[in-house]
Formats: sequence, C-alpha cells, structure tokens
Amino acid sequence: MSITINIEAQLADLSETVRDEIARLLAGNQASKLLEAMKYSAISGGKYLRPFITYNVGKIFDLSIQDVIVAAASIEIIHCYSLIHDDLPSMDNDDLRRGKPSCHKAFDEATAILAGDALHTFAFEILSSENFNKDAEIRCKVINLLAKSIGMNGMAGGQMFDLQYEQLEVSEEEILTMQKMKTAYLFSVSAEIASILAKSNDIERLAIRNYGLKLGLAFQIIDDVIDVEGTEKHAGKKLGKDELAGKATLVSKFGIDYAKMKAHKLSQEAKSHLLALGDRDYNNLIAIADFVIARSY
Ligand code: GRG
Repeated sequence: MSITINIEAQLADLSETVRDEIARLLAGNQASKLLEAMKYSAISGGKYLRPFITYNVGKIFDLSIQDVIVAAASIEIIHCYSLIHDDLPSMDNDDLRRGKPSCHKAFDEATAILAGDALHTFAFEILSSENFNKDAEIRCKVINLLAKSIGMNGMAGGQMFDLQYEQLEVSEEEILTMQKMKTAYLFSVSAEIASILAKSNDIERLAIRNYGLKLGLAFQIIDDVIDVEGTEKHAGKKLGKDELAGKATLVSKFGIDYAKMKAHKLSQEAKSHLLALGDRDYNNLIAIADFVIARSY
C-alpha cells in the first residue's frame, strides 16, 4: 500500500491554520515575558505533524477542521512544551530548535522552564473549556487520554529512560519501549483524540490508536537516522548529538540500515491497522506513514 500524495504541501497549509489558532487562543492574556517566550516556541516553524494527524483522522470520520482545531492546537502546544524542556541544559542541551535559538537561549533558563510549564497547563485549560466541546464526557475522555500519554508512563517517563540509558548497553526492547513512551504515545493520542471526537466505534478507535503508535515509533527511529545522515540546515537543529551523548538508539546499537528497515516495517504495520476502517477514505493516513519514513527533516 503506497500512495502519491503531496503531504508537504498539505502540511504547509495546515501549519498556518494551527499557528493562527494557537495565536488566537493565547491572545487576550496579559502581556508578559512569559507569554512572549510561550509564543516564541509555540508559534514558530516546525512541521506541525501531530495536529496534521489529528486533522486527517478527523477527516476520515467526516469531521471538519473546526471540529478538531482546538484539540489539534492543544496537542501542538504540548509538543512545543516538550521541545522547550528537551532542549534545556539539564536535558539534551540544545541551542538550536526549528532553525532558531532554543527558548532558553532566546530568553533564559528559568523563563524556558516556566514557558514549558505554562504551555503544559494551558493545553489542559483549553481542553477543559466548553469552547472546546460542549460534551463534558468527551472532554474528560480527551483530557484523561492526553494526561496518561504524556505523564510518568508516557512522554515524561520515556524522557527519563532516554536520559538514564545514556552510555548504557540496553536491549532493543528497552530502546523501543523508551521511544514508544517518549515519542509514539503523543502521535497515538494525536490520532485517537479525533476518533474520540467523532465518537467512532471501539474497533475503529483501536485501529487508529495502533496506527498512531506504529507511526510514532517509525518517526522516532527516522529522527535518530536523521541525527546521523541529515543536514543541520534542513533539520533546523544540531545533529550528530546522539553519538556524543551515548544515546541508546537502534542506530547506535544495530546501525543505520537496520534502523531504516525497522522504521519501514513499522510504517507498513501502521498502514495495515487502517484496513480495519473498511471503506473510509484513509489515503492521506497512508501518505503520512510514507512521509514519516521518507523525510529528511
Ligand atoms: C512534555 C510530559 C512532557 C515532559 C517533558 C522533555 C520531555 C519531558 C520529553 C521530550 C520528548 C521529546 C522531545 C521527544 C522527541 C520527539 C521528537 C523527535 C521531536 C521532534 O519532533 P518534530 O520533528 O519537531 O515533529 P517539529 O519542530 O517539526 O515540530
């Protein structure tokens, strides 16, 4: 299953819509250094891939951009929060993000920590508001899923393993579990949120969740490949850092070819979960799974 669709052009279109929505959501808050730092990181470059997944899953269930835009923006806000904290000197210590100084370089470390914290809580503020969805049960489901995906058993837990595994010999299973938690759960929740909003049935929801998980894992493995093979100009961040830090990745353990093969297999598996969606038009989701492993940034 492979499809010729220009995902990059579509990503560029949606990026603008998501950026505008984040700007709209942040507008009306009192001007401050903290708000400037939040805007600096959340209304900036980037692929906007996670909101794009939310939008495209929504589309296969006949949801409009208006139906999913707040959820999509909140996912991107969480992602931006994680990038700010990931770049901190105490984490991955990166000076460059999305082709410009990372938040703690453009401002200072304390401001960056607070900007990340404030974006984190802001995402939940948005999702708990009736302006997002009138149905309190839906809001609770979305918030519960997102919170679980980014907490101790999700993104934060995965980041902890990522730091703990530096310079250690760990198994393939440990690497994949860490990457699932650190990266893939947010992809999965980006997809599943749209199926919650669409009130899709359990079989469809599970298929979408698994699609997101496999997609996210493939994405992270290719991210590690780009760290070795990519160019800084294209990636917008410093590369070659994994080897220096002794990061546990499939690339460091088994080499580039194995990592690419594994990412390709995961992308195929992601697509195969979509078969459970029957006649629905999921061509864009297939194209996203192709894009994730073909990308060079
Ligand atoms: C946010 C709960 C929470 C905790 C913070 C710092 C941290 C704990 C987690 C880090 C998670 C992280 C940054 C994982 C890496 C995922 C990754 C490859 C990010 C790059 O994503 P792209 O390429 O970035 O989609 P753009 O700039 O295109 O948006």
